[in-house]
Amino acid sequence: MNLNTGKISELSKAFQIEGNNLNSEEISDGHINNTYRVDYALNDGSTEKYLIQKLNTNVFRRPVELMENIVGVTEFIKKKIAVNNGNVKREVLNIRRAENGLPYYIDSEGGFWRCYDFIDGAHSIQTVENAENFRASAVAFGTFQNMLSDYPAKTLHETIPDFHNTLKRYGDFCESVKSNKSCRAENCPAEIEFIKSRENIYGMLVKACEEGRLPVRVTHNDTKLNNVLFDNETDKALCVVDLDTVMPGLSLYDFGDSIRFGASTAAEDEKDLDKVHFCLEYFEAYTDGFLCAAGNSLTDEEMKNLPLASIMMTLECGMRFLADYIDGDVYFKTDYPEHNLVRAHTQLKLASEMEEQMNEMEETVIKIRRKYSL
Ligand code: ADP
Ligand code: GN1
Ligand code: MG
Repeated sequence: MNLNTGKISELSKAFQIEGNNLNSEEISDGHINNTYRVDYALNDGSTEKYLIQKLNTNVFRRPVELMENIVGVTEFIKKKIAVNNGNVKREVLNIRRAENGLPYYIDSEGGFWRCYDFIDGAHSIQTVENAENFRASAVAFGTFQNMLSDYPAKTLHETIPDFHNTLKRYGDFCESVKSNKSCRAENCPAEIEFIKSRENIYGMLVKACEEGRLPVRVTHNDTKLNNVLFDNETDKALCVVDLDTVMPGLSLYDFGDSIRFGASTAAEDEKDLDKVHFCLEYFEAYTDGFLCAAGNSLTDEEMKNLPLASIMMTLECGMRFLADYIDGDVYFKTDYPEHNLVRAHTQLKLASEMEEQMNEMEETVIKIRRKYSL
């Protein structure tokens, strides 16, 4: 649903936007927030565009802290981009402050809003079109992680505690199945069994982290392809967006989450499972880009676990979609009643093909490590 004119004028005033509102359009790429592009005509005849978002406070319970993270992270990245002679207006999100100086506005109904400059002349990609643009997204996320390698991690708030704690996610999944709030568990016994039969896997990364075998870093934690903007002219990856979950995590989460979304021959919600396959060529392209950009700072243990992380993040996402289906679609936005189930199906199909191709994934990682002498 688009914004009504009353809301637009309220938000324009709140974010001190001058000019006449021309139009607005909902951007429905994401599963969480409500996102709008809002265009204005200025007196000098030019047009200005803003990206206004209503934060999902059911998902993000502490939005003020979340915005504190985003202010800190974007300012930090901006300095690095400037040092490298990059474009600070297009390569990082720019927050527009409200009239009271705060980086958000709370409306009379308690709605939590924020405003970014709209990055024009760029687009996001929903399904990988070729190995090249997937590789480019890997360089973008790898570079993003590198830029934050010396960010004071202790100052970051955990916007969603245990976000990628797969073991905890599995516990939550079992709870959903048990309480079966929407009486939908009976529609998906095979899918539930698929997830339950892999319960010995879910603690592997969490345990390695607890034992100090994997380092905690500042990570993005939601590295799906449509959270990168590509330049329309050069087709190069331009800017990493959706910074709501930037917080301490494992580099493997970022890698694995990209693979589960992008190393697929079909969309995340493709209904025809015959079209959904794990694509080793895309896995190779992403691994190449990620190790090229961030490989020097990764440990041997991290690199060895890239294939396992891909399976882990795919299973984790699959169980989250399935749990939400069983809960009655309370978390992810859905377009139709079976949407979360359809999404879960693609993730489970991808996970099982990844399991079958574990050796090939490992060989690919070894090949690329050799290429970059890592
Ligand atoms: P969600 O958390 O719901 O996924 P996002 O922050 O990812 O929301 O925003 C949704 C989409 O809006 C993104 O996938 C991207 O295509 C687009 N987008 C986000 N920020 C900007 C921006 N500043 N300029 C242009 N497009 C943007
Ligand atoms: C959500 O916000 P968006 O659409 O980029 C979700 C991710 C999931 C993803 C599945 C905060 O990402 O964790 O992996 O959907 N974000 C949150 O597509 O839960
Ligand atoms: Mg997003």
